[in-house]
Amino acid sequence: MTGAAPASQHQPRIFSGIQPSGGLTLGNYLGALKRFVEKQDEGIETIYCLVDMHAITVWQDPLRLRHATREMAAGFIAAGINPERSILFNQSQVSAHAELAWIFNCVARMGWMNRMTQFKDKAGKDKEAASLGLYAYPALMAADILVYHATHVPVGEDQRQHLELTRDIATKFNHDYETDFFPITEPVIEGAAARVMSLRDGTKKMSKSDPSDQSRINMTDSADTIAQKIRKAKTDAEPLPELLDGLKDRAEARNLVNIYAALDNRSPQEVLTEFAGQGFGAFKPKLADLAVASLSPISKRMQELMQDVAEIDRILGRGAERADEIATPIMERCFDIVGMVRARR
Ligand code: AQP
Repeated sequence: MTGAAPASQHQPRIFSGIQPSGGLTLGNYLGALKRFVEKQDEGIETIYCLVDMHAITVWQDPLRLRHATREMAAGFIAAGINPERSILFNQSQVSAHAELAWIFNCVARMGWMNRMTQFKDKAGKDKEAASLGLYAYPALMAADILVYHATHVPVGEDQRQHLELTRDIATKFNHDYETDFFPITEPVIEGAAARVMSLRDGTKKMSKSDPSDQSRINMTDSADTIAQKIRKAKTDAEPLPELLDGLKDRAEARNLVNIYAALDNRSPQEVLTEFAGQGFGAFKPKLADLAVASLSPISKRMQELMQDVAEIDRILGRGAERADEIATPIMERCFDIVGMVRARR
């Protein structure tokens, strides 16, 4: 038994994904996509996946799913993902994800899955009516990552628990099969916007499936809509404090400061230093201008890219081929380790 392999024993490789369960939000952009673009320039192989199999763990209208997948691919490219440098594809097109997910369903324990807070949040009160896929979601997510032997996964704060489960699954697999085959992946959760909150309720995260469109900024919102949503965002009557400590019990105010900081590549403290003593009447228009200046060029480019859907499908197809080249030999070795006979045809 060699025990668990630290990620450092494996070639560094970054993997992450976003569900095409709706349009990209400012939360997805700041917590994930903007950082995916930064990682692309760090000289490590980057694999980015539109996780359509995750999306169908809750009902998706087929026409909308197809549109959202292509639009999200356009959003990735418009935000700066270069499909020549990074591998960009949709999950369902690389069958190794589903194959490894099944093996991980047999490695993960019911007790571990029962502790997953995202399942509890998404299933709500009627757990009996939730899909089996929603329950098994974290095992598929572990497969997404480990089928590429990814060592680092940039995500928002909400995915921390799933990343810990990924590490648990890799550790148990390695232990049970007396191997160091799977890396123990490092979550990369960083920056002021690791958890962007709803514009209507500072205790809830901004989410693409929130029933209230006013709760989020969509990447496809017009400049007017962005400005109007920020103007109407819930805040309080106090001016902005000088120090971060002064935002401790002001969730909505903290959220807007964090969004400003992330959009402007500054720290929240630097933003406070500039705006201390000013109220939201002065701060919100500045934030709206910054958000429009950051997001409008991306949304304009997305619209242009969506004029040529065949080209988007071609990019996704090429990405799937490249992903498959990495995943297939890893999956073959995994089947061998588990004891599955390689049949001759
Ligand atoms: N509000 C957020 N703040 C920071 N990061 C966020 N992410 C999502 N929301 C925020 C990050 O975006 C990546 C992709 O997330 P996902 O689409 O796979 O699933 P999610 O986290 O469940 O996102 P949503 O928008 O809430 O989707 P729905 O509504 O379909 O469930 C992840 O890295 C996530 O951390």
